[in-house]
Amino acid sequence: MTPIITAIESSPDRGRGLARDFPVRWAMEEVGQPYEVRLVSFAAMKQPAHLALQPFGQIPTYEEGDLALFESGAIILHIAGKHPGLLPDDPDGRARGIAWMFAAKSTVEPAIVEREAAILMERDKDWYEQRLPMLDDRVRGRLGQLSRRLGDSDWLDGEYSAGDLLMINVLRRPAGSPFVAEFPNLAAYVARGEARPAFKRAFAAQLAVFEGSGAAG
Ligand code: GTB
Repeated sequence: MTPIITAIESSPDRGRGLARDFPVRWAMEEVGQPYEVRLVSFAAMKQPAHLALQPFGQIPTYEEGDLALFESGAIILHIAGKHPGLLPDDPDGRARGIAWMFAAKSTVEPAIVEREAAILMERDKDWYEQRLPMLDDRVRGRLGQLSRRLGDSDWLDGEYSAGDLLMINVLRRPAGSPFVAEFPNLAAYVARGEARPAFKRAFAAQLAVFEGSGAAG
């Protein structure tokens, strides 16, 4: 059966592929599997039917027969476990790919999200101007560490993996983009991800929703 994912029916990112259904779409495209999309409104996300799938009232969710999953990272790990193309076959390489997935979501993303939240919600606070440079330094520090590790490699650990997919997705967030540009190897890494045919297909699919021409993957 074809898995169904949820996405926001009117995404605030205006089709830029920044909402969290995007990495799931990208993963499905990488493994060459079809998927369907159910669009939900912000109001519907807080209703019992959606909360039964996603206890925090968010997208994405992933339904496949009797299995219902939430959390984009967990969904992508599931997809990578079912289909070749997102994690290496050898157990050690696989474990390292998974470590990079966690690094993207729990080490790099939080610094960027914290800066994003401050810009969105704390601009009017009298301490905002003092706090922002500290948040900038945190993002810059994490990206500097990532840049040093990536060096002149194409991907984080040998072949492209779900770790790269999630890391590139994190680096595309607007609150991190100015700092990514300070590290040419990271900017090239993001561009390499965006050049992948699977990325382009996923991007076109979510843009079509924003432009009102379709929900199917
Ligand atoms: N940890 C969860 C996961 O990875 O699946 C986080 C999911 C999440 O944050 N989902 C957001 C949501 O449902 C949509 S993507 N929010 C509703 C709510 O929490 O009530 C968030 C998003 C949208 C747009 C941009 N943007 O424009 O840059 C960035 C992120």
